[in-house]
Amino acid sequence: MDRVLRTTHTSRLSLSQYADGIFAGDRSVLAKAITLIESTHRGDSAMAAEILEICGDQTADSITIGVTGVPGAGKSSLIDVLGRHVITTCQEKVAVLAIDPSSRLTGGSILADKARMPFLAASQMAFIRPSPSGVGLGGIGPRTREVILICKAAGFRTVFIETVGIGQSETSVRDMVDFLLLVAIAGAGDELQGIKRGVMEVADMIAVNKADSSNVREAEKARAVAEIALHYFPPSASGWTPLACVCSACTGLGIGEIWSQITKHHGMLRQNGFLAQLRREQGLAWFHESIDRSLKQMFVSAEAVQKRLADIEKEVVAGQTTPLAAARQLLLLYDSDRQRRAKKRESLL
Ligand SMILES: Nc1nc2c(ncn2[C@@H]2O[C@H](COP(=O)(O)OP(=O)(O)OP(=O)(O)O)[C@@H](O)[C@H]2O)c(=O)[nH]1
Ligand SMILES: [Mg+2]
Repeated sequence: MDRVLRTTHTSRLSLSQYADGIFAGDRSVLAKAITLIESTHRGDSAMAAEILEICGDQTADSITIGVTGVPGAGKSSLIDVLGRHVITTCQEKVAVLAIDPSSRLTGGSILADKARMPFLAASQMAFIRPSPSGVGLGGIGPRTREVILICKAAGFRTVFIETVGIGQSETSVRDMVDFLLLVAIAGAGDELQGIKRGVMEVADMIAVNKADSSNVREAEKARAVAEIALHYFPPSASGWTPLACVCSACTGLGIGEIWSQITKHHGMLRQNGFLAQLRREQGLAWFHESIDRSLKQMFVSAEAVQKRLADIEKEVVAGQTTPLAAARQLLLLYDSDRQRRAKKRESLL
């Protein structure tokens, strides 16, 4: 029997409406399901868990590609042309998720992201979804893994994940994707300066973008620098040798090459068993993340914590207490509240 959750939100569907819509590849249902999964409303979590359960793990023949790089390097523009390549040459549907750890996502930048992906924004074969950082009270992280899973269930087997800003996001994205593409640009002399060594070390390919008009030679130089840098890193456990290329989202230069490297990498990892191992490791990381998130959710939604959290945050900011003492105080408060509730329940039995 269909169950409709009564929440404060509008436009919630029944479980079978969500499931049928997702499996039919209905993008509007997919968008609603993602909203539900990203919701921090307590009433939504049971339905979200059921949807995810039904979607199962459709990872077998899917590819997830992380795209990272300095702001303005051309990540969105490249995803647009790569996505077009996938749609037109492979007749495969493409999903694009943007992760924003810095809460940059406002209505304006969502529109900006879509404006940078004109082909995909207009294509019936594509689905673009910005994923907000979700950092609210207590900082529950984004549900990117879950969103990837339901995109795959909806038949979007090629999933691009654009990370915004260089920093923490691309190392966590490395944990979720099969292939990590680092988009670089030729700068004024210090080509890859803005890119932390750590990011280069985990990238499967470096694409020096904007290799067009008067910038071709600079881009080629930056590619050579990147290639030399790549030689200094230890070989990856998968047996893949990362490489650097030049490309242009404007002229289409290098796009076919990037896609063929992505599929080559996928084929190789599939054949040598590393893809299966990667998925197992990703599953384990997901398991731990899920526990972390659930515990934190329980903690921040506990009444005793909610009552005290805002004040204690202010005390930390004002230097009236140390962060460690404040955290300990809140955890003790949570624990004693939980024990009190348990005793009350026992006495009622
Ligand atoms: N000449 C040239 N310009 C490009 C190319 N790719 C992107 N651009 C331009 O570079 C600017 C930034 O492009 P985006 O695709 O938004 O870059 P991004 O890395 O996604 O930017 P953020 O998401 O803001 O970090 C835009 O003005 C693009 O038109 C390219 O290959 N050649
Ligand atoms: Mg972008």
